[in-house]
Amino acid sequence: MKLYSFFRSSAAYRVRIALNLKGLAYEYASVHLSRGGGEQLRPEYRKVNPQALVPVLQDGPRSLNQSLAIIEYLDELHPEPPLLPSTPAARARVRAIALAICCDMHPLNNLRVLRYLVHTLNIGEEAKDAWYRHWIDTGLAALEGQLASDASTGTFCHGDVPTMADVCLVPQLANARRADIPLDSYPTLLRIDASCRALDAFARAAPERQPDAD
Ligand SMILES: N[C@@H](CCC(=O)N[C@@H](CS)C(=O)NCC(=O)O)C(=O)O
Repeated sequence: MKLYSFFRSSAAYRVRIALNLKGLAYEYASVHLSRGGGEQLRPEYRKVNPQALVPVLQDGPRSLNQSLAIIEYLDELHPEPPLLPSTPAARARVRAIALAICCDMHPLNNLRVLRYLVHTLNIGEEAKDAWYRHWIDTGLAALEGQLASDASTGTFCHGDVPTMADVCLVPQLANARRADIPLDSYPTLLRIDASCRALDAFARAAPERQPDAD
């Protein structure tokens, strides 16, 4: 398998964690999102992913995009260890946490959105940073409330084994730290994040451990 990735991409980070949890080897293909105006925008990469986003996973003849779709594909083909729990209600809970991050938080602060705010709408760096912090805080506060008050939360987001929810949470917190956003108000998220990052599969997927890290 070949993963088109960028060390700082949190969407690619999710897939790296999932691949590691499954014990699957892969070739790392770096797509630098800022060098030369962004390698993701080049015609040759648009042939790999017309959305011009990472990650993409190539598995033999198949080329897959969208991190959650890739993670569920891996989970179906390689069921051990499972990244989704066994009951419909528990699976819905895990997917809801993952979607709250991947659909309601991450896209608002994606590189192309931030570039549009600054370069097309001319909102200025300070306002852009306020936008970034606002959507991180809004999302994390809701997740903290949800996870802290639910008995299904355990060592990890759902129970005592990592799931797709944790695979999404850790990269989102890494983004928040990179933007120097204070995280003290989210003790449950920080506790889960620490439990995850103590695992080798999460640690090896971290941005600073990737071959294209600078
Ligand atoms: N929903 C997509 C999001 C992918 C995405 O937004 N990737 C970002 C990096 S985290 C990207 O490639 N950004 C390039 C850009 O904004 O130009 C997924 O989960 O795979």
